[in-house]
Amino acid sequence: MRIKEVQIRKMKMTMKSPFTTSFGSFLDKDFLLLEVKDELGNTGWGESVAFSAPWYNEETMETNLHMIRDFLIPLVVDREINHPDEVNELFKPIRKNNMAKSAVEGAIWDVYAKRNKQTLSKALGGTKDQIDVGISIGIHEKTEDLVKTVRGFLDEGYKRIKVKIKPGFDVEVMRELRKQFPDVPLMADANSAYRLSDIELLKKLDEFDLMMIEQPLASDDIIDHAQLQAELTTPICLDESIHSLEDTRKAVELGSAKVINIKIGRVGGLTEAIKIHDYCMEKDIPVWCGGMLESGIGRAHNIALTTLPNFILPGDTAGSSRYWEEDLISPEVVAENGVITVPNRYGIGYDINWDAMERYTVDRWTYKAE
Ligand code: OSB
Ligand code: MG
Repeated sequence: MRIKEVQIRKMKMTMKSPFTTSFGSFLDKDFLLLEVKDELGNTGWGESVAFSAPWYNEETMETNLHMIRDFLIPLVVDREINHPDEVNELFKPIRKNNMAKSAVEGAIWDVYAKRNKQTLSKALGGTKDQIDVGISIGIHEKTEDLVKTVRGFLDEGYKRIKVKIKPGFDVEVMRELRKQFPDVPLMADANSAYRLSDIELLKKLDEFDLMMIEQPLASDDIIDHAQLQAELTTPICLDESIHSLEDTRKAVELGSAKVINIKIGRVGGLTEAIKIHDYCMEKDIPVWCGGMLESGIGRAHNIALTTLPNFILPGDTAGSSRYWEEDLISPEVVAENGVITVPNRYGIGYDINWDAMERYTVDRWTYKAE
């Protein structure tokens, strides 16, 4: 297979409602999409999950644009690529910039699956035709509003509730949620808002029988997390700290986490995500697929990945309508009673909603093989 053309689109979308984490609030979503074309005219799509500011990690939409244009596209255009795993190898000399790498690699996985007349799920080694999904809910100033929001999503059927916490919005919020929803699978995501010195406060969360607490400590830490996990009964799940199979191995060996959140962008693409999945399966560490408030393109990649067998816990890949008035794909992603049916068409399995695609595109660049 040869990639003959790559188009980058800068997108601007607005979410239905603001989403607040311990590190900031999102309403407008600026991001990049990639469309690659092979020598036979097949096309594949990828999404960069980098945000416009470096809050979640060090990457941004603009650093991704720079990396993709100046370093990554030249490595793949007009080169003979037999399998997308080779892209992971081709990108190795470039350090980090995982979300930029993942956008390119994801588009190549999609085109690879299409030319082989396979679903992306099948190409990745997926085995499920339906996936269970949960929902991630941002910080609400008033706990009574949060309770209402949670109830609404439970009524829609989502299989587990994740809420964001930060200092001042933690123990009492979780106490109230547990009181209102005694049997619901419930978890909390701190997005690195605490330090090991907060251990007494974090131990209080053990009372609420949470499925896990996600990334309580620093975004680059696995040492303090191991110490914290030794003191907590609630399993720790790592998100921000995991960028590769190697990071996963070290965290598991140290005992820093009992669950891993796999985000395709954060780990540099689907090939690395599968390696992490396989390693965790061997070590009896359950994984789930995280989300980055993606459009339907990134969402479709998340769905395909989640069909692998060790994605045992419901992920954050909610339906399109949770985020967008109108998504970029057709049909949109629908979560019915907390279950998404995996599409059976080739590649990512969804068509482009071209009308929405053009409307939300604010800039574009095309690179062609000579
Ligand atoms: O930590 O998982 C996270 C959103 C933005 C940045 C980081 C995170 C999140 C979410 C929402 O939790 C996931 C989603 O619904 O896509
Ligand atoms: Mg998280």
